[in-house]
Amino acid sequence: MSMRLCAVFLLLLAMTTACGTAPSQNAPTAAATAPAAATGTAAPTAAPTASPATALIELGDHFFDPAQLTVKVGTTVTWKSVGQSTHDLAARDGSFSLGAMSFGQTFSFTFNRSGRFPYVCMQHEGDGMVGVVTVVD
Ligand SMILES: [Cu+2]
Repeated sequence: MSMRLCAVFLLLLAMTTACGTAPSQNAPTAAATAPAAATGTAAPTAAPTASPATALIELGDHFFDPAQLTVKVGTTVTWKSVGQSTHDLAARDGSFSLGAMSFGQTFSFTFNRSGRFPYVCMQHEGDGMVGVVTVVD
């Protein structure tokens, strides 16, 4: 009795494994992901950078980041103090200057003419805390 059941079981097992290999050809699933990626090209992320002309320079401890920045005429540059020490700002040509800034403080200046505007942190100029904003038309 049990021998016969076993034989039936083995037969069923053989049939299911034989059949099981055929439907497992699921290759078309890989193709389904391709059309989704194509929609990403329509994102208009490049447009906002042209009109609102702003830029940020961080004042770290004894350095400006970025130390060299090129912007277009009319750009408002904001300096933000992010270091532990206080820092100040002084343009070499006197176009802007500011006393000590502590952590989190900001200062903004709009560059309305082209040129090269070197500036320093007067407290740390000797440590190389210098920067330059180049303004182009
Ligand atoms: Cu400084």
